Amino acid sequence: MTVLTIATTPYADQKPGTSGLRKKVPVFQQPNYAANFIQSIFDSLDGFAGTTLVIGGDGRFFNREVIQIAIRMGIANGFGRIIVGRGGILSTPAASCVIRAYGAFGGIVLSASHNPGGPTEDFGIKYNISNGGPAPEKITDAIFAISRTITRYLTIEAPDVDLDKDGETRIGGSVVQIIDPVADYAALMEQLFDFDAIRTLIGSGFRVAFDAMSAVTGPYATEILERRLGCPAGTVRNGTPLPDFGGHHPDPNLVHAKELYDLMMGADAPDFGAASDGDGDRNLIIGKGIFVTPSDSLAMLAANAHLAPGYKAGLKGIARSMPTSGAADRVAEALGVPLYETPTGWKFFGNLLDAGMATICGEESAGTGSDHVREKDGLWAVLLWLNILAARRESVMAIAQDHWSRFGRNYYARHDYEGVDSAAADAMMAELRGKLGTLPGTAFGTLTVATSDDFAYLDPVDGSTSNQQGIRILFEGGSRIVFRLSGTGTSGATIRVYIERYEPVGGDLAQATPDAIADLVGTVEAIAGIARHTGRTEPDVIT
Ligand code: VG1
Ligand code: CO
Repeated sequence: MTVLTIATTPYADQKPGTSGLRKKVPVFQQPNYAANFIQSIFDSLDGFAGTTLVIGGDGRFFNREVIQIAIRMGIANGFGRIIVGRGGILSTPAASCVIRAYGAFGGIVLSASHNPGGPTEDFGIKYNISNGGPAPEKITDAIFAISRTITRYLTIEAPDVDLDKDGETRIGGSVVQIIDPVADYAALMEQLFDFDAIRTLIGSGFRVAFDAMSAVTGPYATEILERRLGCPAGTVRNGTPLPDFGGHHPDPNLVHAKELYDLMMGADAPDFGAASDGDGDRNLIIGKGIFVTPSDSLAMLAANAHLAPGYKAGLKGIARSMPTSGAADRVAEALGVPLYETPTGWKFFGNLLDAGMATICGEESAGTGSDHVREKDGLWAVLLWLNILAARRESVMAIAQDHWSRFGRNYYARHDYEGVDSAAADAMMAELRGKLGTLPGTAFGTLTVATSDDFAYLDPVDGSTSNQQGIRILFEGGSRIVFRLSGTGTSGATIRVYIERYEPVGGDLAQATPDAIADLVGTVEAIAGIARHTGRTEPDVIT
């Protein structure tokens, strides 16, 4: 086997965002674009000669091509074993599981998650470290720095590997191993949850609807829900992964999973509805007649996790991203465990999980997970819900109402302004930042600003700091509005506005969310001037 050194020139735009490098497919199709980034990943790492690299993706358009590139480059760069999910498929949580299960050095995960797929849509590449989690900022910064000066990449001359046949192929001194993408993950789920109890629940006529959104979770959900837990065929909808997700956004929110939402609100609704995103790490939970916000779901899962075998010893701590509502904080307090508030993105949870400081983590963007892997995990959340429902034998609605009556309710919504002119969005954030010192004490209608800041995180494990992670406006009485720019979009900027109001026990816990937060929504323009800066008067997506 001859290692080829191919001359290349750098691209200036390979800065990883919240979760890896995401660009439109035509950007990735430029000469050497993917190879440059993959070589920059390898060049940022040390000591991997002879070790194992995991490669897999969410099956979107361009997945197979980049997998072949990554296999050749992985061998040329000296990995001893390359493990690839059959068909090039590994959901993000399954990739994390496989990296851990096989003791791999790391993994390359090909996904743009909830972003649409297809020839003119999105693609992404992410590097995960040996704990199975997304590379921390120290590594992503190094990858970016290398990508700006790269002059060559390493590959080998070899035919494409047959991705559809399980087994091992020797290429030079390395082995390429194609594995079942579902088996290791499904086995892990069986360890964590009481499958017998869930099977009994299903057998009693409990009805489940799971929308895989034509994305990667289809094969995982079909194996686990239908084959192992006995849900009838057809429980998993849109269960075949398609390169363009059937032309939809594989984003499990109330806009893009509206069909499921309508089903769950209808007369003959199933008992439990759920959906997952493009790469399988997000979850949407809808009970019969009730949508559970991701922030509430995190809190409810944490409060009931001890009902599942994997968590019966209790939680060591709970971690949530800063924009996620404070609902989980009250559960942590009641359980007497610490609550950690991190910047947006799963990479910030890894250290806490590795150090045994947190057991369950979550984000308002429909991501929940635990220390079983180092990624958020859509099906895991679904199975924990099912385990809790099997143990409590109450409806989702009853569990939610009981939760609010014990902890109070955090009314919560996120307003997204998508595809906004980047310069205008930057100007808006800069202006807000400039006002932070003078906002406290200012009244907006009935609301008065108590404090305001730009969230900064000091990692309690490795002492690293991350600044400018979102602007927080906290009002007297505990309500808050958070402003930040998305780090996963691929066209223009996306402004995210997170709005939260806490209603204590004894208050009106049965309001419609838009009514409960109307005052706060009414202050957004006066505080941030979104319309003034961007011309947008309404958000594009409310979740
Ligand atoms: C978004 C979410 C964030 C999540 C990230 C990756 O990031 O807000 O909570 O971790 O997507 O999720 P941003 O920077 O666009 O707000 V996934 O499922 O797209 O990998
Ligand atoms: Co995702």
